Amino acid sequence: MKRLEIILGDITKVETDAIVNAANKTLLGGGGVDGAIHKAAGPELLEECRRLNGCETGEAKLTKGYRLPAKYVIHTVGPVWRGGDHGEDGLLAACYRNSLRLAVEYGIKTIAFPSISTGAYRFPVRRAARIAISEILKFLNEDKSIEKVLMVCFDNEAFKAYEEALREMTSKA
Ligand code: AR6
Repeated sequence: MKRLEIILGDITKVETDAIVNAANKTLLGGGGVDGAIHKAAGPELLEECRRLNGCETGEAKLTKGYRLPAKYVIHTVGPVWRGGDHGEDGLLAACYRNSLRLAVEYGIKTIAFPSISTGAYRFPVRRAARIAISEILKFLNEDKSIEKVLMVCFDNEAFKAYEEALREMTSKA
């Protein structure tokens, strides 16, 4: 069984132990995938988020999933794209790494990621895909407790970018 899989779909419907939210520093909700997750989880999610005192870019915090099929939501804050020379690549990699670390800490076996930073935060999707796939593969290589990572793409462009990145990196190995 492949431990990393790319799918096209809506992350709020995915039945993994945890789903990751592409949040902002306030953790108080927003548009895009953040809005969809809060809407599907219900108001208790926002209540718990209010108690977290925000989150720094590249860091991750965990809440329950409430009305979502997933038991947990891992909230991470991706970098806003500012041209690529403001540490964006490293911060995006940190989002994936810190989310996966938190998952391991909570005994999470299956986890789903959205394409962090590539919507409202305007990170170029092909560049983001290479960073995401490389960081996830590196993590899975070192940690054997996570059984499955899903990359949930919301549109075809993202799907193709992540598939291509995965193909590039696994054919090199
Ligand atoms: N399932 C999976 N992916 C989705 C879904 C969904 N239901 N809805 C959107 N996407 P964005 P960012 C994709 O803008 O760039 C929020 O307002 C979307 O097509 O959600 O990290 C936060 O509060 C895109 O590919 O997140 C922050 O202020 C990807 O998710 C800010 O946006 C990420 O797009 C974060 O911006």
